[in-house]
Amino acid sequence: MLSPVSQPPSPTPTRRIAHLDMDAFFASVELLRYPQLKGLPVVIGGGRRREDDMFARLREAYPEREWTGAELDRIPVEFFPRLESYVGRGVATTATYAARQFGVGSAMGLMKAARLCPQAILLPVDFEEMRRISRLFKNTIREIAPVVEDRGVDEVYIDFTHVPGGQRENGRVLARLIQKSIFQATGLTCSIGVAPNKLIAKMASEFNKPNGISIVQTDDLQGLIWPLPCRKINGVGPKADAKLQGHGIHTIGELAQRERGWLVEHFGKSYGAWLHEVSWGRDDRPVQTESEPVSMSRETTFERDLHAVRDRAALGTIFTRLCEQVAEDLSSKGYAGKTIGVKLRYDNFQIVTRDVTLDHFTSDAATIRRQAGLCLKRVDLDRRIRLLGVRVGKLVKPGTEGEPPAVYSASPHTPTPRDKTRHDHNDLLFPELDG
Ligand code: DCP
Ligand code: MG
Repeated sequence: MLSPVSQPPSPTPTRRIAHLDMDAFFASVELLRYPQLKGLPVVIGGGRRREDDMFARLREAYPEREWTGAELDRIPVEFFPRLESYVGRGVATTATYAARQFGVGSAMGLMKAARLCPQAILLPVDFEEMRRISRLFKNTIREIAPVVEDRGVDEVYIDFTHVPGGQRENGRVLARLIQKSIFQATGLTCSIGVAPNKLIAKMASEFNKPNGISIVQTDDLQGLIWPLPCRKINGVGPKADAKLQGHGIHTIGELAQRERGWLVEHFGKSYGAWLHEVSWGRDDRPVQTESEPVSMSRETTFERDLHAVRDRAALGTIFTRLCEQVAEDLSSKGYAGKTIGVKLRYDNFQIVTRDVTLDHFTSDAATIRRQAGLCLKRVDLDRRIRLLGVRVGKLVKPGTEGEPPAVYSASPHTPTPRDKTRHDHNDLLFPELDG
């Protein structure tokens, strides 16, 4: 009856969070189509036209060939459009590592890029293809490690903590497997940082780019993180960085040496406290698999500014349509919300919002319309309006959050005395509200 071996209690595994970022993503996707460009400086940006020119020249030179699909890899390199003759206002979305050696990079004007590297090949972005490859590499990761947070077209966070093998060599083994699988599925390389949290993992994925893996442990903070400039913190933008520099704080280590209170005093209660935490490498945000929306909204900017009285019919129609669209969005995703609000932008660009919180959840268009209409009565409608929006917040997924089933019933709203007295003229806009 006695069990021969008593199992020691299994320790809580250390949190191992990976950040994965594809290498020169838009450019690498183009190189799959045109492998003859491998190793050459290639810049992605601008419009379709120059590539069209290339095909026109090709058809002229080789009238017997199709130059589509499988033949793309046989286009001679000299036919590709070059950056040198570029004139225009386009910007580079990215560049191959060969082009980066000349100083060309994301967000740079193409004319500047042309001065730095005139011989670079210029190709347009094929957004549809980028999205297809993006889905493909993310699905590949999910088959290996299911807890994946989507962070845009070419990056994700992955929670390795509970994945079998996720702790081996502190995550390196799993990172290698993911790199290999992505390469097999797409032909593309990526870089991965594995660390105790998202904050550090994000920095670590840049350490060994391209096609690299870097592992950062808690006690690497001083050696690997503190020497980095503050700008490497995801959340420290150019403005905050300039202000930090103004105080003589250039590196994360220098940031960590400031008192929390000093940071709060100079950068505000929440940002200051956050700066302190991140400089000490602390971050306990979970990897969120599917971002649950906080609210859903629809808004529209009018072709010309509208007036509540003079354009009453047009505004009323648009307003009803917005409410119906939000209701459709909620229903199609299975949500219901409790807070209903409106947003207006006046002709002077001032924005006002008003909302009301109900005692029940709803996704019913008529209820949203009625409550949003009451919110509108609480704003100044004498000014012309540029934009109108409707928002439903405090969302739940009925049935998954333990909400009572009565959530969809629409209870009649009793306007507060303030609704009635303050902006009675607003009834002109939504006369049916009084009915
Ligand atoms: N992108 C863009 N405009 C920018 C920056 C990026 O359109 N200003 C696009 C093109 C990039 C993709 O997003 O290929 C991913 O951005 P990254 O910052 O990850 O850059 P890359 O993947 O190109 O290069 P790296 O190897 O440095 O990650
Ligand atoms: Mg990238």
